[in-house]
Parts: sequence; structure tokens; C-alpha cells
Amino acid sequence: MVKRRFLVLNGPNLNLLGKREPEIYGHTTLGDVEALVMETAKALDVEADFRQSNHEGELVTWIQEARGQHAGIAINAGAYTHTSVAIHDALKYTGLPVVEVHLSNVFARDAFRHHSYIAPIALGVLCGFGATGYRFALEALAHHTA
Ligand code: CA2
Repeated sequence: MVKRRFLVLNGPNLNLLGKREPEIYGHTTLGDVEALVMETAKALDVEADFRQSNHEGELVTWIQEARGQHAGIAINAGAYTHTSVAIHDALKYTGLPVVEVHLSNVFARDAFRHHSYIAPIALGVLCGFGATGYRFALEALAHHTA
């Protein structure tokens, strides 16, 4: 049987994880997050396609391409979560189940982080659990698409 493949997307500045602002994001690097996602995918017997970009257009293109190629999307769109109608539109276009992830508890932070353009079209939102949130997101997608 062909394994379900999930797209795990990371937006701007997430490449800096573990290198700056450890008081907010801890010491975990994006490489550590990727390793956790791959380990989780293996345990769930699914595939994960882990990517990061600092460019909104590149994220939009990857999301568009997911239609027909992936079974769902876990996305930490970083600051684009709070600003990007383009990412909202692309996610909606795919018709795929989407789980929004954030390392930090965005509701315990600045008011401008309380609004998300992704949440209204997401299956659910995970925030404040650090890298473990990505594991929960993949588990939620695998469970939802089983
Ligand atoms: O908590 C999250 O995962 C965020 O998506 C992280 C974004 C932030 O804009 C969102 O509101 C919440 C920031 C990405 C990481 O930015 C860094 C900047 C400097 C050093 C390390 C990470």
C-alpha cells in the first residue's frame, strides 16, 4: 500500500531556531524539529516532507503543489500566520486537511499574534507545546486521514 505523505511547512525565521531568543523558543534547532517529525512519521507508518522558507511566494507554491501529492499539511507559517491572505487562499485551494502549529503559546504573547489567517480553515491549532506540537500535528493528520 502507498504510504500517506504529509507536507510539514515552516515559515520565515524558523531557520534561526536554537540560535536566537532561547527564552521564547528554547534551544531546539529546526534540524531537531525535523528529526522529531521524521521519527514520528516512521512510528505512524506515514511519510513526511519537511521544508522551510523565508519567502511567502515559495511557501504558496509548495502549498499549491501539495494538492494531489500530499494527504495533509502541518504548517508553522511563523509571522505569515498573522499577515498572509495568500497562504490562507493557497491552503483553502488544496482542499487538504491543515493543522496549524506554533512552538510558543501565541495567545500569551503580543496581541498581533492572537489573530491567524490559517486557523479558520484549519482542522485545529496547536501552540505552546514546543517541538512536540509538530508530533501532535502529524498524529492528528494521520488520525484524521486514516
Ligand atoms: O511560536 C511560533 O512557532 C511562531 O510561529 C514563531 C514565529 C512568530 O512570528 C509567530 O508569532 C509564532 C517566529 C519564528 C521564529 O523566529 C525566530 C526569531 C529569532 C530567533 C529564533 C526564532
